[in-house]
Amino acid sequence: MNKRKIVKRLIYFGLPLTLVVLVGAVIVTYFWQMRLQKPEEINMAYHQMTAGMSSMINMTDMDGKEHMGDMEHMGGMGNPSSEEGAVSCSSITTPESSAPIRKFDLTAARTTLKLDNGKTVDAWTFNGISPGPELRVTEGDQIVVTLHNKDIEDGVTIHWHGITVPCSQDGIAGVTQDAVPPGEQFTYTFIATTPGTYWYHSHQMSSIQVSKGLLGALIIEPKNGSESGTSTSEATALYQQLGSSMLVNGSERGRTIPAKPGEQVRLRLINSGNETMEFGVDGAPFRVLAMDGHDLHEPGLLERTIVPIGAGQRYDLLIQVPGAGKVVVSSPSAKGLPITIGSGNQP
Ligand SMILES: [Cu+2]
Repeated sequence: MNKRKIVKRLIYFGLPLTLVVLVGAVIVTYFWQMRLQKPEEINMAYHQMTAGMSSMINMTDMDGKEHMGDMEHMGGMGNPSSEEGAVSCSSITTPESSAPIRKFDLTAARTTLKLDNGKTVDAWTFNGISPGPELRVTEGDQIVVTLHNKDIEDGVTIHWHGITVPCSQDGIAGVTQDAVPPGEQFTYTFIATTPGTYWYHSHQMSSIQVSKGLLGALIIEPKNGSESGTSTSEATALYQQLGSSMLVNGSERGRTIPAKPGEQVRLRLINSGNETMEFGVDGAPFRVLAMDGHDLHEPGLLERTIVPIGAGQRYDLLIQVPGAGKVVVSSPSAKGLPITIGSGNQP
């Protein structure tokens, strides 16, 4: 074979082969990563807490499926190890307190929901609705929530997304507690320490149970009047994927917030889904007052700025309704679900 032939063969066979191997390697690596992040169902209803390390891995896996890299879930990291000197998660509870008590009951049940576009959906709900009731408390309150499981076979828990609570109250099935089986109940007690926008959801096979409807908003109002950036009114917009439907506050039609010209509206946006949602605000400049329950320091006025809200994240926007015209907050990830503030002309 002469040199030219060898070069030709290399070009005709060698190059495509190298390309195929490279592309193959990329695809294999991608799916391997996906596999690591998205385990199949983990039914941890009767999983016993054994080794701290395995619990940590399980926790990461479960949450990796729902909202990856969310450090807020690390709040519940317990060390249920049998090593000497180790403290069990179940022993870390809320200390006795004289704080005002706010009691709630949440019952998880299979429900047929009728959406506002006429569609019916088989959902799993808290108190018959999805999202479940908005829990609204004041900073410093002692929240006492009794979770009842009516008929969710795999069991349920409630995780308080973004709120720092004692280990035993964190609601991570198989890590901080066993899932609550049908017919049973569990009471969560914790102090609402930091004002802000939060949400709660079942953390037993959470990616399935959240998309079935087991979630709701939790708002902690500041003790001494308004939060930073004084707003005159406020509203919550919780976006969720319920089966194949995208909803805001349970609606398939968006929502309208009545507001007068000049009014300052605090809009609490919650993305309970698996993917980042990008929001735009049309009709007025705005400020980002808080992210994930943390106030921003002297937030500047923004205009024509996209607000990317990651999976599980919350953004509190402050929007001043203009003298004439309304403000529309919308996301391409939630087409047909705009938040309209005020009643003037379209922006
Ligand atoms: Cu969460």
